[in-house]
Amino acid sequence: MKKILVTGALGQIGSELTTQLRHKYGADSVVATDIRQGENHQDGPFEILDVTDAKAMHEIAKKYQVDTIMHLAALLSATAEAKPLLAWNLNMGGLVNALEVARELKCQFFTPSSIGAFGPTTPKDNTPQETIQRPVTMYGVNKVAGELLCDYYSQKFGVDTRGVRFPGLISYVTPPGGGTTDYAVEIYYEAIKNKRYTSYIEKGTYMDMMYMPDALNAIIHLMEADASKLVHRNAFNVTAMSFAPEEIAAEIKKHIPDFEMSYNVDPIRQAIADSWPNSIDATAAQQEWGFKAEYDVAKMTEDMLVKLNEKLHALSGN
Ligand code: AKB
Repeated sequence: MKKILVTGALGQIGSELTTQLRHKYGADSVVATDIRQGENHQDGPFEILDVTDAKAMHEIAKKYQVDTIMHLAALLSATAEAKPLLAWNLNMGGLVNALEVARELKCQFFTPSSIGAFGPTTPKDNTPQETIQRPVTMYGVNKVAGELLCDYYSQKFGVDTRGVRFPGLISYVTPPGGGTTDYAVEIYYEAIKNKRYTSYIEKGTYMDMMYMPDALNAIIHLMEADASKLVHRNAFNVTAMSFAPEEIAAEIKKHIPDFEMSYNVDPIRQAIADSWPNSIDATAAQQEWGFKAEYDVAKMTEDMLVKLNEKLHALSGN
């Protein structure tokens, strides 16, 4: 990875990944792109890019002579369910455009899949790497099609495509938007600000999660992995923890004893969560490229509360 193009660089993963890549490979080596102008990433090249515009993507990649594409621009599950046609056009159109640029310019390629690529008929516990994938959401349809498309570009055109199935990602830097697992980020903000949180996900609903530093390390680790050791290449299951809302609440209560949690379940996001696994098996990622997560729910909560407190204090000027 000498020159990297990142799409969706102002999004939840993109914001932190761009910073980390610039730190590791040099600010000029990472071309950040997003559909909107933001305040971040002014320390290196930034371009406005609508990923559905194939020509613009090609021109930017060519202008900077990139050799790696990290394609992150996408709608998350709840937004995709509310706007299925937009999700199809953006998630699939953007992906095929990015893969075409990778094919034409011979770039290495990364894009994330998700636990959303599984469905209600998938085994729910310790979900295997290879198993039934019949998702019932537009996001899931996009993710399964995306996994297959990446495999196709690898087999047919020799593009070095790589990817992981991310669980819900938790971070204090950039909030997610439109996901089903977003509650696990919102809860920290509300715990600090108001000492209470109303969960839209029902008690007892388990989903896989991961703290952002582990997610960023996983991406870089996989991209740097020896290709000859990769059997799967795309869509590796990765996870760090699995918990239900009451368990993360109990963890927060250890630090903020008067924190209170209540429930007002959103049927749409609950139905999506119910169709996803309780916990997935990451053995293939561990064996093929040494994936390892450092943060469990206790360690993550400790770090999240400290860092988020600092951030919210800095923002309020106190
Ligand atoms: C979402 O909730 O849509 C995402 C995901 C698990 O892919 N965080």
